Amino acid sequence: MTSPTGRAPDGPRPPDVDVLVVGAGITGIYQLYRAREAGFSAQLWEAGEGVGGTWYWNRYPGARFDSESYTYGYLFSEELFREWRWCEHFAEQPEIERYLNHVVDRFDLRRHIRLGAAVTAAVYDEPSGTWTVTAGDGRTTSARFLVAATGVLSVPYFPDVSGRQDFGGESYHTGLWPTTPVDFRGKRVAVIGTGSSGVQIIPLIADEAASLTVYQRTPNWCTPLNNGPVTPEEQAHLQEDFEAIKEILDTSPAGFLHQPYDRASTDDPPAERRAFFEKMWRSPGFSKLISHYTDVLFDEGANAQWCEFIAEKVRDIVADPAMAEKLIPRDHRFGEKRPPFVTEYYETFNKPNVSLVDLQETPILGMTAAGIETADGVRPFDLVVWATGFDFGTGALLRMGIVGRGGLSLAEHWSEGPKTFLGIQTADFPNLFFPGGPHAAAGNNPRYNGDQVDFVTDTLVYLRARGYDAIEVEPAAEQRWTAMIDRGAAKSTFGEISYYFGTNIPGKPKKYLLNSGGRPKLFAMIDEVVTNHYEAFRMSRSADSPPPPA
Ligand code: N01
Repeated sequence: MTSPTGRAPDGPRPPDVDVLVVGAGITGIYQLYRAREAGFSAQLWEAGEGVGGTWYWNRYPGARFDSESYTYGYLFSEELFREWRWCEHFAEQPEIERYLNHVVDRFDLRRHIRLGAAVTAAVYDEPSGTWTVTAGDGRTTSARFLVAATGVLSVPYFPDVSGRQDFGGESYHTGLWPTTPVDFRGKRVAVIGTGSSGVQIIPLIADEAASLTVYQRTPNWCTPLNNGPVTPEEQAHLQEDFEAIKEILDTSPAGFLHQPYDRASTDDPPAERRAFFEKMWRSPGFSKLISHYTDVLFDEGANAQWCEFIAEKVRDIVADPAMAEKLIPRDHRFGEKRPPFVTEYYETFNKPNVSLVDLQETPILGMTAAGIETADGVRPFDLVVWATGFDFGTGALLRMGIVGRGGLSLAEHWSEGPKTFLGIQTADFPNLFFPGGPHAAAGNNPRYNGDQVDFVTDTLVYLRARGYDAIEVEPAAEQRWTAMIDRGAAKSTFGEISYYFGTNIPGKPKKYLLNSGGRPKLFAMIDEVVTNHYEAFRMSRSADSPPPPA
């Protein structure tokens, strides 16, 4: 494969590859596929020893989708969609990992993937218009274009608890789960954190451990996932409806099949409203946000009624009234944080081997060799699970040693929060793209991230056709998009209490990290870019590049 610029054989040394993708998650695998399909030489470097990204690292018991499996998988190949029969509506991690490995082999991508290659430095060389990328093992390569598909939830966060390193038992983070099985049987286990990961793993540990102690700082509004097997009839329906399903998923604002409801809570009398809340409680996953009453996320009264309905459910399920009250949130409304969806979560607290420590009453003071110390004393444990979240959005990009034009590091450029255009490029970092990074929309991630990968690939094709080999967003375009993101923060249903503002990481700038304009805003802006012949970007030929084809 020739370089995109078609350099003469005796010209300056071309980069090792046209496109280097970093990260073998769902976005990176798709980017590798698209780049190769478009005729670029491409490689992918991945830190892990297997592909899957989030679905490789988060292999803790109970980890599963909360988007419907067939809406999360790839849609670029009808054959792939038809031949992969998901077992459950919300697949568990092992099935997801098998699927992503299948895709890699099915499209012959594995030989272009280097595992165990954590990028530690990526430096742009302006004269040649290339990136030099180095991995932890010292290996280096050069690439014309660098696509960091490193994900938003890929840097696990461990709180700075004094004595954490002194703990003598086993210790695991949900986001760095080992590939060898963890045995909970007969052990005294603690789980710290009750976000989406904590509430998934807690019921599974309770089934096995001698005792489970849950350390909860803030309860969440948890509602049932309502998972189940995909029946033969549903499989047949999926097979028949590929075109229709793809059409909905390619265009829906949040990338789901769930359809918005057309009634407000005030349109229904109390009895019907209650029946509708019950229907929502029994509905699958994110339909509780998308197909709910139109006012439930926006009107305080409607939201409070739905929250009270959930609180009643918790009181019904949890036998100990004092424990039930501790499991009911008081500090935020439904949808102010990303809500977790659960299977038998509240029921777990009825088990005799499960106890709850409310960290608002007794905060963690530190850890000792034996266990966790609070104002109540030290509780001894054999195993501690940290379900304490991630450095969302910018975590991975800021740890890759990215240095752009003139020695400017990405960490300096983003010292007050990320600045991007389309959540894809940032000024002064030519030929760097980061689909699936900060300033993407909340929703079904593969859909939005896939749109971004499609745009990146189309852009590379556009450049090649015109003989350009460097592209960089204009600062004005970056400023416009970033200002739109900042304004969106005020309109967002998410509050500053959410990690979407970076507030879970001490010292991180408090900046909204999502595009609340969602897919419609992304589509509109991409249309504008294409219509205006990429005027939001500066394109050039590198100094040592031969003249473009006549
Ligand atoms: O992380 P989180 P997560 N002492 O940040 C607590 C996706 N996901 O890994 O709320 C004690 O939500 C913290 O307490 P508080 C999904 O997008 C998807 O669970 O800050 N506790 C909180 O309870 C999700 O939103 C699935 O008071 C401390 C918890 O740790 C995202 O990943 C499954 C603490 C962190 O919760 C992150 O979820 C799993 C401290 N010092 C994850 N510091 C699916 O179902 C933090 N905590 C697809």
